[in-house]
Amino acid sequence: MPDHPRRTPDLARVKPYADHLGDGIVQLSFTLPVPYGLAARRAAQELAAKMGLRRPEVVHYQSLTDGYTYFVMFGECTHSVDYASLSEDGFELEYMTEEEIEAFAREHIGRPVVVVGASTGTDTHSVGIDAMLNLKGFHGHHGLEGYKAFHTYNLGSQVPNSVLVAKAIELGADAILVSQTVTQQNLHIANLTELVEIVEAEGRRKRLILACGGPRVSNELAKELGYDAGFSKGTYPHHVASFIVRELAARLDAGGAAGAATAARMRAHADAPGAGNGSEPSASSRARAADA
Ligand code: B12
Repeated sequence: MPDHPRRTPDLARVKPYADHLGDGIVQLSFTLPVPYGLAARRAAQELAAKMGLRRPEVVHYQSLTDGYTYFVMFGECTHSVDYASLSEDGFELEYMTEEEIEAFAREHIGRPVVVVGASTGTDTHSVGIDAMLNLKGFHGHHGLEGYKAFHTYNLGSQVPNSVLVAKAIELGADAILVSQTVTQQNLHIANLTELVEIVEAEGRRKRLILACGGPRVSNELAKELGYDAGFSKGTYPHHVASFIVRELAARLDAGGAAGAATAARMRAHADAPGAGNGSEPSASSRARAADA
């Protein structure tokens, strides 16, 4: 037994933790377009203080190239967040294991779920979509290609939105998965928005489940842009697979007694401008929604 029992965090006022609960200490890194030197160091400290960090410290800095200096800083964050209210706000999705997903799909869908995915627009980063769709998957978790429940088509990277949507229509897809990595000048926003617009113009929005992902994509952003769900860092294939089979089952079940209310709510959300569907978790294994 430890000498000092662990303190219980106040979930209505959560702060970053480093040495002890509530110390608020964070680490951040950035680059300034100034030459390496003491003035650069002072500039970084001043900037971190303006960001609201108390007692900012430079723990590492180095010249990147002529006129550019990279910093790693520590400091105390003075703010807190109300986690207690957030965690009850529909953020939590329940994920199933691969076996549970197979069983769920057999019971509730009864045919292969057709999924088409790509990294779209000019974005050449394919590792994220490959991690979700390809057999080798991610960190020892099969991609959807390895499931009996799915028929997958990975179109690769730099795929125009129009080509992805056309392929989804040709294959009678149930879901489109989009990956976006480059966020410079909000390229991902424009690109993700264009895909939704094309799907809507084709009259397929209700039929197709739309999910997107990438390091700077959140569930909230995705829903704002008209997607059903968004996934970020730390996503495993079974996360998005859980979402797809549940969502599809609910849509198929829309006329059935159990699914009617859920599906109606989902449709209402999907048809609202800029909104997406909620998911109705009920599986045995729980995990936190990516970036939620
Ligand atoms: C590998 C890499 C490349 C490779 C890509 C090879 C390939 N085949 O993908 C190459 C060398 C080609 C490359 C090129 C470029 N890159 Co690059 N690249 C990276 C790097 C090092 C790793 C990215 C990666 O593979 N991560 C691993 C995967 C598994 O993580 P992930 O994509 O986040 O995916 C996870 C989740 O986000 C989620 N997910 C992702 N997509 C989806 C989709 C769905 C549907 C779901 C459910 C989940 C999901 O699940 C995944 C698993 O958990 C990052 C830096 C870094 N360390 O992150 C830079 C980085 C992404 N690249 C960057 C840049 C700028 C570029 C270039 C523009 C550089 C240039 N000036 O030419 C070009 C891109 C040109 C273009 N037209 O797109 C920047 C992006 C900055 C920004 N935010 O815009 C980064 C962050 C580097 C940096 N710090 O500047 N790059």
